[in-house]
Amino acid sequence: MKFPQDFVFGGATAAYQCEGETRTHGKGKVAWDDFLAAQGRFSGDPASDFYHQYPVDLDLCRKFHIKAIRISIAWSRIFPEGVGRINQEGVDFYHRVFRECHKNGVEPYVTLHHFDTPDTLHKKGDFLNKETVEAFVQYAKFCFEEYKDEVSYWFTFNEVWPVATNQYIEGTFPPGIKYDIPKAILSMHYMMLAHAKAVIAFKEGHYSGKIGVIHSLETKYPYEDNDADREAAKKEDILANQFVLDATFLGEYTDETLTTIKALAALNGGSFDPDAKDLEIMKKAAPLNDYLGMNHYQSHFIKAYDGENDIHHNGTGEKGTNRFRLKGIGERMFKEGIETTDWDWLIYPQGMYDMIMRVKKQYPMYKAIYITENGMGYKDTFDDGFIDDAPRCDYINKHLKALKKAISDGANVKGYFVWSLMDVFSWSNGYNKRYGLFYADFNTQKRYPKCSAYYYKMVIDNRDVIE
Ligand code: BGP
Repeated sequence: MKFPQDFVFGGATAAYQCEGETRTHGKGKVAWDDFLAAQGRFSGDPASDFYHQYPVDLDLCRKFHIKAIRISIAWSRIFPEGVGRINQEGVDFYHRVFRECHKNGVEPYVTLHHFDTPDTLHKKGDFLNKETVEAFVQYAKFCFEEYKDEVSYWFTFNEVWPVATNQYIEGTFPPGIKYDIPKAILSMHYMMLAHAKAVIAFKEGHYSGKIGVIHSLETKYPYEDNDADREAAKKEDILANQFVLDATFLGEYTDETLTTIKALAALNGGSFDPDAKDLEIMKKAAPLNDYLGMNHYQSHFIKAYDGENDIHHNGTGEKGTNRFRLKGIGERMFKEGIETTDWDWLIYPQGMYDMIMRVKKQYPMYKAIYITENGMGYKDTFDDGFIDDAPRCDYINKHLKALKKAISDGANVKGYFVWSLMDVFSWSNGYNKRYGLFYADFNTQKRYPKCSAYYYKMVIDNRDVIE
């Protein structure tokens, strides 16, 4: 079996990670601007200067036969204060980008929210505040109408669980709060409500395109084959995966999901009582999703854990420094025989296969899946324009093999996007954690194809992996 002719091979980006020009051209502030400045490690400028380099990047897509790109719109480039006043310069910028995409035969797959709520709304609680839900829906409606002739593939949110956990449990995203599980739960629920409202607005607007949401779905396995570890893996799965999958496909939470979520909220001094009216809206939207975007990088092996919360994020690439232990849930373990990246992400393609098949089985109403991100963070070496990133080629090849197997076992997967198209800025790791098919020299902003770009072109041309 080869990948079908209509299978989409793309490259992924996100506004804040590639555009640069974070405080110019009328763009409103996002929480990241101050958060990163306070950390003093790195900033979202210049990133990969996509704001100016997009013709170069799209020309590279064309040359390397990459026919799709994931782009996100920076909400605060369009609504600098989140709502109300429109910044025409920002609106025009995305028209130029989309036109350039089509000129190069590259289909844009557009995300409305990729970690960058405008600061005005973020300050008021971000998605813990229903005001943000309403503001997001207005922003989404504006984009559907404004770009209806240029965009056919929409995603509301990028990664609902990572937003919640990184903002309120790991503390690596602004506002940098740690171990507040009730806040994480509520923010996921309100993001899913905002997603539902945007999907309904899209369908009621009778736009010809398609719409869905992107979840980061990391497969959770028990560390050892015993009841305690099985329960730990199950709990982490419910919190990180099943909660948002239920919300997406069922528009409500199953008893199993609710029991665990309520117990976790209570254990952490909170509660979770979703409003019945909100659930009605989510239920109405659930069958309207055209596809699921699945970001998949790694899996976790979980051991039962009863100690205190203890998380250390490896944001420097010092292998072996990561710790993730959550009270009453579990501890993520390294596992003998399973390789990791320098940032301690477990390389386990079987996890991608298992997650796709799980969605197919547990949510048979899903219509299609796109792998919207997969790729390997790596400390690339630049040798006079030559970048040998063999481990990345190997990583992508292994995951594409797993994907092929899922397709041949009946899963409807329509496309795959490498994270990232070119090197971009990494939120909590900065500029030395590179993912691109194209090397970005962040000083000159010149691009250089890595070995993986040539490898990917071969896959696209052959519509097959290296066996
Ligand atoms: C996903 C995000 C991307 C990207 C990627 C790699 O969660 O959607 O924006 O950053 O992960 O993550 P990192 O940059 O932390 O290595």
